[in-house]
Amino acid sequence: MKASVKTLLGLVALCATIALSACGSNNDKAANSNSPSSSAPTSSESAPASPAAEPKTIEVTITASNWKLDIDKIEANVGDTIKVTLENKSGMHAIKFGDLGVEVKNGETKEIVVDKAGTFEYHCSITCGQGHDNMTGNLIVS
Ligand SMILES: [Cu+2]
Repeated sequence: MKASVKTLLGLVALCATIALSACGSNNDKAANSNSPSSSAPTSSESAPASPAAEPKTIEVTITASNWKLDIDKIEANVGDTIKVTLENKSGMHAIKFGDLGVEVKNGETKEIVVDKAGTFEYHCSITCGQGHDNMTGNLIVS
């Protein structure tokens, strides 16, 4: 009884191995035959503002110092998630995306998803000194 169960299990294992390897080689063939057709480059330039474009996540770390934001331009597409992190190198600064109602404080990361195209200004939201007004940038969503 026990012996025959073991044999059965062995057969099952053997069949599974064969099935897996056969399956694996089939997948290889399928992938190979698919790649020429699927690799046709669908140009992103030819489809501006296409809602079908896959949203992506953009991570941006802005370093603020007296009195400068090291990144003054962020570009994204509608629907992208923009993760903004602020690191203060000198002085006390925060970043406010006024039109979007988002403020990022030192050491924080905030996620922004913009559902419409446009240029959204951001600026330092802490009155930090004589160069405070220079601490601006634009999030450009297209
Ligand atoms: Cu400031």
